[in-house]
Amino acid sequence: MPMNVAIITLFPEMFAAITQYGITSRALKDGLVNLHCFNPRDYTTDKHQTVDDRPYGGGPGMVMKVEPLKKALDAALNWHVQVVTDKNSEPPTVIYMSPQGKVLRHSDVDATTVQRSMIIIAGRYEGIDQRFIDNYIDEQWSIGDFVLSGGELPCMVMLDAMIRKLPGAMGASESHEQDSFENGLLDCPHYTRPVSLVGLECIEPAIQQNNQKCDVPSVLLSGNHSAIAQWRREQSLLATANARPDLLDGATLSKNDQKVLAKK
Ligand code: 9D3
Repeated sequence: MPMNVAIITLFPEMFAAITQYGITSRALKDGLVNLHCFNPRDYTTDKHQTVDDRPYGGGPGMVMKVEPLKKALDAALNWHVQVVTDKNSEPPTVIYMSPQGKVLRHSDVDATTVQRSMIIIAGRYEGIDQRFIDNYIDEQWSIGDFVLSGGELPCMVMLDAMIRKLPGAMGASESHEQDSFENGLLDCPHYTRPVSLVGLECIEPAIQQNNQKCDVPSVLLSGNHSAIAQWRREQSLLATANARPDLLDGATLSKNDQKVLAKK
């Protein structure tokens, strides 16, 4: 059974960003995930296909109306009944992408991916009528403390993070077992050919004179796999201590890890 996700959005075309490109596109093609968009505008009955209205109490901006959202939600629930063949499965989790939601972390992605059936609402304008949230929404998620223009990009961000974790979504060469955050730390630096930037026409002389920034660290060329693993772990720890010291509190650190961090 694929992961079944219904999306409620005024801009279904935006979702081409995940349906047409890369790992997420392939996962769809391979039937690991089933996406379907429902546009509240299609469920309006007035001539102007009104989906928003002015806020009670006044103030700037517009609010998404309950009725078109509820009709889109009913259509999404019906779609789930059609596509989910196992009649014993849980009803879909109804998720609202919202600046008022809990900030999504990788551990939340793991937990959410297990719910194989979801309806995700991407809002526009100032948001949706609170009564729709109170009556129909199970979970609210934000992707961080910055202001965007709508919930579609956050929805795609969350879906991308979930879809690439589905069994079979990634080949062996794209394995996510070593992903940054999977072990609670930031990733180590990566290098590929050539082994030196010296003599390359496209690289400035000033950079060519700095061996430190010109050569691949020799340990990576040593063939000594335990030394390489140790170097990578050390680099991960140092990068994390430098950019995200908050992550070290949640990470499992060995005696050796603590020694690395103590002497920096
Ligand atoms: C003036 C108050 N603003 C709320 C913080 C208004 C407002 C800003 C942005 C209302 C809606 C939006 C649109 N953003 C989202 O729908 C959204 C979002 C985001 O802006 N940042 C991080 N995560 C998310 S999830 C959905």
